[in-house]
Amino acid sequence: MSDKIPVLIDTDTASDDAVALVMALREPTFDVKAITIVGGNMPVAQGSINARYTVELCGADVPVYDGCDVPLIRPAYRAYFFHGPDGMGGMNYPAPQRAPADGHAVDKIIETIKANPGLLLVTLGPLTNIAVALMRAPEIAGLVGRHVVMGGAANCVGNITPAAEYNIWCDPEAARMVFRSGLPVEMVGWELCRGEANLTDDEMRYCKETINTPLSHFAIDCNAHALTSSRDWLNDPGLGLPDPVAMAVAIDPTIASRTSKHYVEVECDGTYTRGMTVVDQRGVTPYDTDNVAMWREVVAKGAPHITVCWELDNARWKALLYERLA
Ligand SMILES: [Ca+2]
Repeated sequence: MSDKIPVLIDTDTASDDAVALVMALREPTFDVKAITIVGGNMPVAQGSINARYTVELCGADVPVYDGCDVPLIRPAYRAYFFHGPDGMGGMNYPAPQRAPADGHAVDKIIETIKANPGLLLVTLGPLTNIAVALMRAPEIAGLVGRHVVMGGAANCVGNITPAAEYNIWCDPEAARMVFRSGLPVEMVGWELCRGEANLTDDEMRYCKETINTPLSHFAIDCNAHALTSSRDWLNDPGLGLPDPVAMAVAIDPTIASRTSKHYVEVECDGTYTRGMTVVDQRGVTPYDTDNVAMWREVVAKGAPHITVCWELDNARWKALLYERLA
């Protein structure tokens, strides 16, 4: 029997997801059982093409299952403006050879978790597929070993609105279900993936000219449009790679150099705060009578179980990225 960690990755595959997939597929301690596609940055059909192309580029043999295309109750909101017309920087990569695997992502999520207790779940898109799986089989929450979520913004620095990160904002009802489900969520928020976590011009050049492999070129090239968007729209000077940062934490939890557990709620109703991840950083919810009604459901489930990542070891995240692209 393999002593590798069974892994399931749920992704709305655009350019940074693709780099995260490369890292996972080339991670020697991982046994990636399945990749499931959710609608988000891209519609499922395009995300599926991008994921299958990436799997083939890695020479891997992992099934890709298509899943829910739109959020539970909200209209879809795609991110062509950020990732390019194909989600892959408009690089016109060839079509993948393989079709999506037979079966729906939600069925495969339930089956794969039940068949692999202790599985590592990594989600890189809106949480629609996971929420639907939980509605059908709530018991899967207790079977997952870790659930690393790229999503949220613990310090309320959003990328899609001032208050919210895209993946949570896109389908806040699904995110709330996941956060309340008992899944052992480790929240890798967007603000962690900015600033020093960005790849600088020199680091991107290092990937292409020094590492200089097909995968290192792919990682930078497919993110060309995201880099421009990052600079022009988010005012970040370098290339932000949120999904690969989350994958780095999935591979090596110590790359999240400061973490703590908290009650976290997802705002579904706010005029300005839809999709905000409200972190009870100071632990006031069980005591403040003004909060009791609002937080009752979360507090009733016991001690805080959402791990919030506050700081990243940027040197080690980048070193891990380089190793997997080599
Ligand atoms: Ca993503």
